[in-house]
Amino acid sequence: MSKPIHSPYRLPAGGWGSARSVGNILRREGVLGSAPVALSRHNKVDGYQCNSCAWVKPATPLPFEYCENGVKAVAWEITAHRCTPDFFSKHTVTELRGWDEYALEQAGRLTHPMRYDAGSDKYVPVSWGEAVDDIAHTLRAVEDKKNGAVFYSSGRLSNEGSYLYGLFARLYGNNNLPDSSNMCHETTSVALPVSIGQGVGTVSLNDLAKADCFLFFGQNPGSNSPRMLHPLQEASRRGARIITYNPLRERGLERFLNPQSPAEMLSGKGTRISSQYHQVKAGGDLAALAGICKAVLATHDEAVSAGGAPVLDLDFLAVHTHGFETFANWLRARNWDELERRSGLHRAEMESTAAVYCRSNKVIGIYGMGLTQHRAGVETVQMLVNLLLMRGNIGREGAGICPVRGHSNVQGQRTVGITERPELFPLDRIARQFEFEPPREAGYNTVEACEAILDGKVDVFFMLGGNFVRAIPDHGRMEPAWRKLGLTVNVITKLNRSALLPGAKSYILPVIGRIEADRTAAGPQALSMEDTSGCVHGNRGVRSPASPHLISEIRLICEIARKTLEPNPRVRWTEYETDYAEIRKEIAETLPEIFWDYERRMWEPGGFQRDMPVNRREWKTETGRANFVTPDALEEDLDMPASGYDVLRLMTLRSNDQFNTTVYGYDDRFRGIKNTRKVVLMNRSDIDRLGLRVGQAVTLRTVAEDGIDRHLSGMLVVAYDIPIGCIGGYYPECNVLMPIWHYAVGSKTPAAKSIPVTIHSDGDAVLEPQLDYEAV
Ligand SMILES: Nc1nc2c(c(=O)[nH]1)N[C@H]1C(S)=C(S)[C@@H](COP(=O)(O)OP(=O)(O)OC[C@H]3O[C@@H](n4cnc5c(=O)[nH]c(N)nc54)[C@H](O)[C@@H]3O)O[C@H]1N2
Ligand SMILES: Nc1nc2c(c(=O)[nH]1)N[C@H]1C(S)=C(S)[C@@H](COP(=O)(O)OP(=O)(O)OC[C@H]3O[C@@H](n4cnc5c(=O)[nH]c(N)nc54)[C@H](O)[C@@H]3O)O[C@H]1N2
Ligand SMILES: [Mo]
Repeated sequence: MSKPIHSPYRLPAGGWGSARSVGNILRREGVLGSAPVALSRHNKVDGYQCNSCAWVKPATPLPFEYCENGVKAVAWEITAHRCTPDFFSKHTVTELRGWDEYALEQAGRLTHPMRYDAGSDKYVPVSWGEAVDDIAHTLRAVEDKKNGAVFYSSGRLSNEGSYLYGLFARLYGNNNLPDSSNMCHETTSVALPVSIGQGVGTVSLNDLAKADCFLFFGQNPGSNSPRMLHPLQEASRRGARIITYNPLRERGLERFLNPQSPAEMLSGKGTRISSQYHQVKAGGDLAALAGICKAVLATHDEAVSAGGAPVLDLDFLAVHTHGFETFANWLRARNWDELERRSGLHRAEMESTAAVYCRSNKVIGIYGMGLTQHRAGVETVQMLVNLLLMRGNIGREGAGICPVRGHSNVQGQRTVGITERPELFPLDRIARQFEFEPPREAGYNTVEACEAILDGKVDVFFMLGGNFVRAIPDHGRMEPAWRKLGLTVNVITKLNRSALLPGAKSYILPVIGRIEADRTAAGPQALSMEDTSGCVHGNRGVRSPASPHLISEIRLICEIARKTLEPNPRVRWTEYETDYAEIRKEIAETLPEIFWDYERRMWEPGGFQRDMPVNRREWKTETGRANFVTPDALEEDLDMPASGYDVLRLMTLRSNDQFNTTVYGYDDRFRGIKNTRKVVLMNRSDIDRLGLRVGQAVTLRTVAEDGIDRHLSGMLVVAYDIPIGCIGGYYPECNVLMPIWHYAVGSKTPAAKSIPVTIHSDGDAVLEPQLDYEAV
């Protein structure tokens, strides 16, 4: 591989860089000729829904309603490369564990069901019938049904598949339904119901088109939801203010050049996105938001005492909210010194945001992993809602709260019953509908599932999509514990590390993807998905499946369920398996308020938006109003040692060339890093202070008092524009550093954006710079 390079990127996001990158990836996957046919159905009514992010799919799509990273995700699925039984016969599992993520997935789409053979340490072909029989038999034999089996899913799974999977787990006897959102927006699902009485965002594309101010906290649209840059570009052009809080200066939040606009491409200039950019300390948002709220309150107090108009929306506060007085008193008691110290910002910065906020009439708060993956994540999200509530910016057009969901159906999956928390799904209704007594005790979320595995309580781990072992924290502890499981089932489309850590028994069960045509005896079948704005869309695959031996996720669930469970005439697995409309009927019976007339409405342009009581200013909270939540403290991270000059706070980040644990390549174009992912982004003064040099190799070591050594060596030091005391590294490589108990209070979302670490030189041998720095 070529030598690692760091060379700052000065061009806008999008633009020619994006166009070039798309061409390269289509060529590499061998689909340059055939991809355009598939892409013409991308995010279209009666086409398929992008399998990359969950960003909103508009009613009137652009002719090319896709982005650079959407194309990468499509090319990744429709690739010409195949990972066949022949491949597995050539490599032992031990050997494959030495490959990196990129190489593993480059092997291509999995073509056959495979069983791990411990004798030869290889995966060998198995028939679907044998695999299903053995899995069902093993599941039935589990003695402790409540603890012994876990049913994980990743947020790509359709509504139909998710509903059946949840039903299967509950008929089996537990709510052990951890999913990727436990590592992601679980913080949102815990924070928002308390604040506003609904666990999903309130904002639609129409609101984005009307807002005059956007507050952007810890989300990186340039890489992770690039189609969002179109409404943001439009907003910036109409004079709306976009204010960003992010420790890093992310390119997509600075400038965007629309690669689909010939005029812009020729001019090469692009549009400025953020009008204010504040490089808050990692985890400093709670203090920063409190500071903005404090400044808004002070502006109000001054205006009123000078006889002017109130700045707060007093009618809204009186009629619709609860807890404002307590919150206001708490704000008045905060001192600016503490707010500045904790946020790493100047008071004037928070005041300048407050000034714009007070002048704006329709404000949207947008956030992502930069808020949710922190110890104080729940309070931080609630503080952003507090700020919006102060001027009535929730429940009216052009305003609201917008958590940007990650996986393309992670939100829908939760809606239709993938949750370990019994209170989030109407168990009484499925009890009546299917005449059984569902388990009422909470199941395991992701962190709890890991703890149960470490405790040896789990026998069977069923992984429906995703790459659990790579996505979770604490690899050094989890990987050996994983090997002790009795059975691991990997329902995946490409080879990943989870499958290379077999338990006593292990299967790889490859399935068709959503871009592929799903045909049953009843004819072509459709699926459905919910985007981040709560709109549900139909999905029809357009390509032939990667291999004739693949089956659908739905058929697999139905077959395993039928063989595992006692027959129940109310649960019609055979009909669900052939006609997915039958599954949608069941979903609509369980959740009629969302899914009435499901079969028709999912094909409406733009999908159908689920009912949002908040947008009628109906608050389904305990107080019947929107709640101001006053935090106990402003402490951003209880696990961070209070003193310790040399302890840095590590944020684990996504590059522009990955989708979660899937690594598309080794370049992070927007951050100017080429040919490597083993970097640590540091402020120059931290580099000097710790006696390090740019380009040298270092070891990161977690600071924790549990006696476990967690470290990662061979990381190259990159001088970067990042706040002092904070460093950045890539996920999933850095997950080995993250203790399993380091999570957000209340939601147990791993605190992946604030890991306390120290840095040590890897010694004289590697003191020579390993990385070229190209100043441009
Ligand atoms: N191409 C691509 N698209 C994706 C994904 C992908 O991996 N690749 N993943 C999908 C998934 S599952 C998800 S959840 C989303 C994730 O999308 P994002 O929510 O954007 O997640 P990250 O890239 O992890 O980090 C978000 C941003 O938070 C900033 N940040 C870190 N710490 C802090 C902090 O303390 N405060 C603030 N204010 N900012 C902070 C980082 O600098 C970064 O810009 O994207 C989805 N879309
Ligand atoms: N340190 C750190 N850790 C993190 C994060 C972080 O920011 N920092 N982010 C967290 C977040 S937000 C998330 S969402 C999780 C992601 O956790 P997961 O969702 O578990 O991981 P992915 O990498 O998205 O899963 C990729 C695998 O999914 C399989 N796959 C792809 N498409 C399909 C399909 O259509 N069907 C099936 N059955 N399988 C398919 C492929 O085999 C591929 O290898 O990671 C979390 N972990
Ligand atoms: Mo996510």
